[in-house]
Amino acid sequence: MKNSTPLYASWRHAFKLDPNKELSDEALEAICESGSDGILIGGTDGITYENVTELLGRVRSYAIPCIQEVSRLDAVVPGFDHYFIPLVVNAGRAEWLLQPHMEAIKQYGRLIPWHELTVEGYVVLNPDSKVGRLTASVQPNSIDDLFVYTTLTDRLLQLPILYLEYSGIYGDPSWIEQVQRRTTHSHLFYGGGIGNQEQAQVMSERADTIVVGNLIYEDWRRALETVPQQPSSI
Ligand code: 1GP
Repeated sequence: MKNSTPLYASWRHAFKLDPNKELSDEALEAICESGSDGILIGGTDGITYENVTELLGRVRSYAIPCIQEVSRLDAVVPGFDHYFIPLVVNAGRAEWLLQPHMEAIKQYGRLIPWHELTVEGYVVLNPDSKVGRLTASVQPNSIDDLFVYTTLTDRLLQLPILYLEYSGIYGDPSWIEQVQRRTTHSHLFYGGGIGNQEQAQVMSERADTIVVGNLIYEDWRRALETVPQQPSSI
């Protein structure tokens, strides 16, 4: 498994599905058949083994790859293509930094399939989001403040993924662009507030992968428009 190309390396677009939210079969089918590169399943509130299992089962009717973004140890479900393990690098509470990860190793260390996991260096940039409140994320006041977290992730820790998480609000494209220019090692994910095709395009030019979440639940037909169009083969 060493040195193999990670599943997400070629992803330009992903949808994030929340097991704690309702989605009709029609919408789920459209999302899974949209041409997006992958599905992430994750969330902050109300995530259970049961609702993750149910949603994975529904997504498995389609060919699209599916990754679990793990937020609770008791809701890790076997059968995903891969697992993302967030590490909130700007968490204001020490217990949200590495404590859950150490607890997981203590409980399940020998059973963890390490080659199926990738750590995401998460910089939480909406303090009012659920994850922002839960982790008491420390907000950068300037681009130089932001570089501290992104450089920590990209250079010092050399994490495979740097995830700029604006969850619920649309970030400043000039900040994303500046982070992109300085990122040398990590695969750059952007997520937050993408509400239409234009906003998706702007962030696609500045990040390796964009993630669309809330819009699926607000207006799934519009969410489909955020998927980049494949050039016609004819
Ligand atoms: C959330 O980054 C994702 O974890 C996507 O954000 O829900 O705001 O689209 P939105």
